[in-house]
Amino acid sequence: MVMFGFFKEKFNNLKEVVSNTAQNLVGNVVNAVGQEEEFSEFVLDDMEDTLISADLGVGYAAELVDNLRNQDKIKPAQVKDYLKTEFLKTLNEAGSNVLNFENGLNIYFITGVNGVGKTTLIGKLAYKFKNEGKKVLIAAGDTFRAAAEEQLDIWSKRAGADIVRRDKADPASVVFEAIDKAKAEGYDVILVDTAGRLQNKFNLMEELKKIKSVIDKKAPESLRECMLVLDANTGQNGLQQAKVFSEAVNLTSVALTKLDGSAKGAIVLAVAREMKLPVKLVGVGEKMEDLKTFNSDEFIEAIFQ
Ligand SMILES: Nc1nc2c(ncn2[C@@H]2O[C@H](COP(=O)(O)OP(=O)(O)OP(=O)(O)O)[C@@H](O)[C@H]2O)c(=O)[nH]1
Ligand SMILES: [Mg+2]
Repeated sequence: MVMFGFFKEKFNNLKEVVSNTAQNLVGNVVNAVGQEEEFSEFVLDDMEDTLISADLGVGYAAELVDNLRNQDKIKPAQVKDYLKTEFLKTLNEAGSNVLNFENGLNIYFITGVNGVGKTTLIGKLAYKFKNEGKKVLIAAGDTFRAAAEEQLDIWSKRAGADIVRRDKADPASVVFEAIDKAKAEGYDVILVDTAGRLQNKFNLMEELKKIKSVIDKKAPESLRECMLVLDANTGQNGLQQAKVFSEAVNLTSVALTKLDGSAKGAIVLAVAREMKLPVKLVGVGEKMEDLKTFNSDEFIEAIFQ
């Protein structure tokens, strides 16, 4: 069946994409613990260190290890099943992985620190929505960085999407204009690009709040996702970023980029546990097609291959 073939191909690719994460997070724990008879303090310490060095986060690693202390139902030989169950629970508790979409206008507000892959993600998303037959408008809300608008212009042409850009204008006014245009011309999607760096973090957060308040005023019913883009290689720093952005703009989900080759994919689990934010999209390369929708079951199967 065609559908099955597609699924299978995607699944094999995901296994490759997360193979370094799988080794770090699962392989190393099983190697360190699996042969032991009991969960002695020595074994538990070793397990905790291994989980922390896989970028799972200190709190989460401690919790997973504490559950194994003073119990005798789970033996070291079952550590793989134990982690699999716990990880899946964490991901499920963070919410649905399905990208929100409804009939009418859908606005995706894309945020994140500089260089994580926001603009590339917008190019990929524009391409995905265009392939689904949607009418797509990109709002060039990064008017700070030199060449940012040109970069977005190239992506919009590649994807066959339209763009609203106003050289060096106030980003909030660009988004204001994009919403007017989208409503007047019946667009299905607006993708809002934003700056990753301004003069300082305070200014960046103020600017993001201002853009968000334009959406909240003009089209509150259309804001479908307030998404944080995280680079998979930043590991635990990503968590700190998530907290700062979450306070400013009330995030709904995460896109994890550069998962290709990364050994730090455990950040998916750390963000799910600490922030209760689901990962919805994954970037696996620099090309327009290198975007995957994230699925918790598939991810868990791939890292526990
Ligand atoms: N390998 C890989 N590279 C990626 C991925 N996504 C983005 N990149 C690369 O990361 C670099 C930065 O991407 P941008 O999209 O410009 O990042 P940005 O967040 O918009 O950066 P600023 O506009 O400076 O804040 C580029 O060289 C991209 O090609 C990915 O999923 N995998
Ligand atoms: Mg950018």
